[in-house]
Amino acid sequence: MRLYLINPSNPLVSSVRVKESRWNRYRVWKPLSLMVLAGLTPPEWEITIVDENLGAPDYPAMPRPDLVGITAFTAQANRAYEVARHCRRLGVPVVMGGIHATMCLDEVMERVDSVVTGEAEGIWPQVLEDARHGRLKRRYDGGLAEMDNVPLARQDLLATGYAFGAIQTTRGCPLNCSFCSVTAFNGAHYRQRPIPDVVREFQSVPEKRVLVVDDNLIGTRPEHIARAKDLFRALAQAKLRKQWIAQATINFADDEELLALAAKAGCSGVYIGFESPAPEGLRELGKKFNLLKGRDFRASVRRIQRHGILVVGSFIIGLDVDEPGIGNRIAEAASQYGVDNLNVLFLTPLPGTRLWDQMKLEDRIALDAFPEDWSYYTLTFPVARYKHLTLDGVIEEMLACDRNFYSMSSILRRVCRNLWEYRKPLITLVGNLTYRGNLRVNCKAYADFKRQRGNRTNCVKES
Ligand code: B12
Ligand code: SF4
Repeated sequence: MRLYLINPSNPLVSSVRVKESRWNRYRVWKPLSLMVLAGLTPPEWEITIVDENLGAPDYPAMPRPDLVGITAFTAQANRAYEVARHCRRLGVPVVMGGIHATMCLDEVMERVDSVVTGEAEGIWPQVLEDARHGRLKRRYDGGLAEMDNVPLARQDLLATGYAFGAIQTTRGCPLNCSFCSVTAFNGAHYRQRPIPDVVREFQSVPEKRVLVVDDNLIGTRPEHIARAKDLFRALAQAKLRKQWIAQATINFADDEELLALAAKAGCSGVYIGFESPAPEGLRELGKKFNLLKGRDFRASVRRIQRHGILVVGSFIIGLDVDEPGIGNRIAEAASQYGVDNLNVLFLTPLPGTRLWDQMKLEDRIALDAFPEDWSYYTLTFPVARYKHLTLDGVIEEMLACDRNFYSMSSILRRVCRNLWEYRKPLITLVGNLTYRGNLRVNCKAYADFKRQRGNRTNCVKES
């Protein structure tokens, strides 16, 4: 039995535009969901993982499979349907799963043979068994998996040449920020994989650099932090000689022992969601963690960096509290906090989030010709109507922010500071140049966007 597992590409995602900016090759990541599915697949299936981010293959030239499984985030849905249409035309049954299939079940059911909602661990073997006997059901639900049922991801099935490997150690988040799909999809309960499984999987990752995809590697409660410390101790003890980057909340900075253990275990960078420079913005997003009284972001960032760990700060533009000037305000806040890299995204109502419900109610979802418009739900296009910013205004704010933070003089200042502090000047330089290189790419993308979709994104209230 032959199984193709497909990760559809979205040409609008800058990370796959390697041709337009060669630095983007550092941002093509392994599709972990498919490696996990492969790990759950019994040996009688011959598996091929197709990652279209590396280039779409010539499907007709490939041997005909018995089953196709497609994964998709919302931004990939449109291409997922194209691939599904092509396969079904050839008479090959198509199963789709992942976050978009879970959040937009009816839409997906119309376009594939079978949909798997939720996490796959508890249900995928059943789906395959049914497919083998030609009795696929229209819908399966995997619910939330037990973390000791998460198999070793099949790291061996993907081509080499990725800049980063991928691994997951926890799922779920209790914080339920308004714009984020994680609590709705993976649940509020923070679930942790057994540490020996994580160590074994780390050992199987061929790449020297690894992305730990957890939404919050250290969790929120003392017992989560204790587990993170145990994990770091185990990773250090295993002498993996790998460097990894992860996502965490700013409370990562609050525990010196945690930082020291993370660095010893190979942590070289952390992605932190600051989201807004304004406390009212944080309140609007429900990002309670960043509102801790007396929190000094600059000191927190410094504490992390002192352990040789780079900090990437993430912010969102287009909040109801954001007024003209927000772009420069974000850039200045990020510089003041001292982050090594800045990633700013447009506020985007993703299906299944609290923000989606609110914007729908207020008729502020501007790009709603689905499924075609999903391609713009990359968080890098303004798909909603923003309260105090017009379409041109919100784009200008984004560009002002990037031009400010990624000016050549600012980049040099950051790189020199890293050099001075014996940190990682080269990585900072590559990271900063990647974003800077995308400025030109983004300008063109915004111009195309305005030409194709601009008439539908008028603001709610003129600034
Ligand atoms: C790592 C990651 C990335 C990596 C992607 C790596 C990759 N190629 O997979 C990078 C950094 C590139 C990335 C980019 C983006 N991401 Co992202 N990302 C994540 C993150 C943190 C982890 C995903 C992951 O690997 N999980 C581990 C695997 C094992 O879990 P899983 O994917 O859910 O798969 C399980 C089930 O869903 C199911 N399943 C999945 N696929 C299939 C298929 C079949 C056939 C079946 C049966 C089951 C099944 O089974 C799996 C095992 O249980 C998630 C948050 C999260 N917790 O999911 C956000 C998340 C998926 N990303 C999100 C977004 C918005 C994006 C971007 C659009 C924007 C951005 N700038 O970040 C881009 C789009 C990329 C694109 N190609 O279109 C949103 C998606 C929301 C949505 N509705 O789509 C999430 C949920 C974060 C959030 N804050 O809401 N992302
Ligand atoms: S943004 Fe981060 S902290 Fe907030 S709900 Fe999502 S994963 Fe949790």
